Amino acid sequence: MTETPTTWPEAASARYRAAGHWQGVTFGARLRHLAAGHPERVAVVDGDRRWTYADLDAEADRIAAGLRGLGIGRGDRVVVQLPNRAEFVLVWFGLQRLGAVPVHAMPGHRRREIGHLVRVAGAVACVVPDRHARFDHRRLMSDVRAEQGPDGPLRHVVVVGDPGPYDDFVPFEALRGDTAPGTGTGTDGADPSGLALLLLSGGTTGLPKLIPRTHDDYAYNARACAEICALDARTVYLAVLPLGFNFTFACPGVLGTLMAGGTVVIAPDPSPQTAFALIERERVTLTSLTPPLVPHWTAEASAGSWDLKSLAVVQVGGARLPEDQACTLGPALGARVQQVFGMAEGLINLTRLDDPEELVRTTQGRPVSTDDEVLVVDAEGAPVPDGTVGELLTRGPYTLRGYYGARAHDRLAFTPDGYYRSGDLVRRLPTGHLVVVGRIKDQINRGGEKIAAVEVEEQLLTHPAVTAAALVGVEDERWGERSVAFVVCAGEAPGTREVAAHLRERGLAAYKAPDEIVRVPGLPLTAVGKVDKAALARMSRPA
Ligand code: J2J
Repeated sequence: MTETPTTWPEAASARYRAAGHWQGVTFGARLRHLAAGHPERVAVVDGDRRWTYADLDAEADRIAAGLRGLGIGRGDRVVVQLPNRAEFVLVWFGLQRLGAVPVHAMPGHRRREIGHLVRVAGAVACVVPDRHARFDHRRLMSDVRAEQGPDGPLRHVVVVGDPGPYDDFVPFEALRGDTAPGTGTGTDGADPSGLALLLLSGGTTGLPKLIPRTHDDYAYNARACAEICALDARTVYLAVLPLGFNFTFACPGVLGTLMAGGTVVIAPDPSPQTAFALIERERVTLTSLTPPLVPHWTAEASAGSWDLKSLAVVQVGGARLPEDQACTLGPALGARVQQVFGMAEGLINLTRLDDPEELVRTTQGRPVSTDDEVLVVDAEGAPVPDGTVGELLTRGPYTLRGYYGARAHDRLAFTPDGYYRSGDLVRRLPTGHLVVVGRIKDQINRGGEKIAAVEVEEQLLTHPAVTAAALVGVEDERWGERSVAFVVCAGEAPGTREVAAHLRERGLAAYKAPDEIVRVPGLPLTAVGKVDKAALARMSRPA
């Protein structure tokens, strides 16, 4: 077991409970309650498959029983790496019904990321698809297990689909086999103020950190967003981005929609053609995008003959949305745009549905809770006046107070009075709206996908030709930022394809491979002897 993460001080917890933010209900119990209230309403749609709330509840019981049969129990961590299919939601609630803890992985994660997640979370099981996007996840799991050795925490691999030649992998279908539905108690025995799930941080260090989220705080996160987006039983949410992404799952996303009694429709891919067909068919009212999708959606909506009338709100977040795109997206879709500036660590900012157009186009929203505390500070940690750029610090009813099993890192990532140092540079307007202008963390935001520079640099150094490396983000029309690796080489410099193959070989997710390699005779240094990344970024022209 890892050490328990630092949590909210008792006085703050009491305040959040008294305010009604924290309701003392686990997700397992919540689903039972929703199913009792409106059993026949449709909760989840995936292609031709539909689950009512009663179905989802019964499914959670079955999966919980199957997992229990494997010896998995309350508090156990289970890595869930599933693509956008209903099984993600079914497994998630099955784990909650058991009081076990899903660890959200992304479909693109590979041996290095999954192995790391398993180790840090101490995960006893992983749930994966057989194949997805021409990649065999069973082989990945076989490698992860071999790397862990017999003493590793991982005991089970559950495969949605065909387990293939791996005799000891458990088929998902067998897991949810012959248990009588409704026999579970629905009271998972878990502590509502305890760990409900683990999210992966974007990372600024060599090894990404895990973010502990409790039932109380995560449900509040989803509910606060749902209230601002005016969700109700008529809401139909289209999940376009990966379900494991905090944005898609809880801002308000899947959880906010289910808690409001609405319907979640799952898009298997984020193309506008796939999404628009689903919007037409299912009368979708709300969806969420990252900025790189926006031009494609705008173009297809303008060119195609789709009926998108049901769509009321389209959220965009994860990276900065260019103002001109914010202007054209809404009219093209016939929907209201909402900017979302969020983080898996907690704080979510939304523009409001009745905000003036100007604020919707030019800001990234304001905090969803009146109890979110936001400080904008200078390099010395002193608050700056509104309108001045500074680092965003925050604490509140759904922002973590410490990472999972990372005490040493916590001392850097939090102030002594519990504020999370976001590493984002923002400007606050008198209305409380925030404008994200940059960041001081050593991270590249490639269209919403976060890349920790150090993690990639460490791996670049394992290439035999590379003697020094620095990864920087450079302005890019398509991605907002692209990743450029500046390398010092002994012999000939490797090209982007060779480097991508090398990193893939090392087990790194493909999106972390540099978009461009630039050979330099040496890395420029700052006065204090650190690599001068600002100087490197200036050397690279925007594409
Ligand atoms: C600029 N930068 C942004 C925005 C996030 C909702 C939406 C996004 C995330 C997310 C999320 C940005 N403009 N609109 O979890 O629930 C950058 C900031 C931030 C980091 C967090 C959600 N929206 N960012 O992106 O944990 O740098 O969460 O600190 O992946 O993304 O990344 P992540």
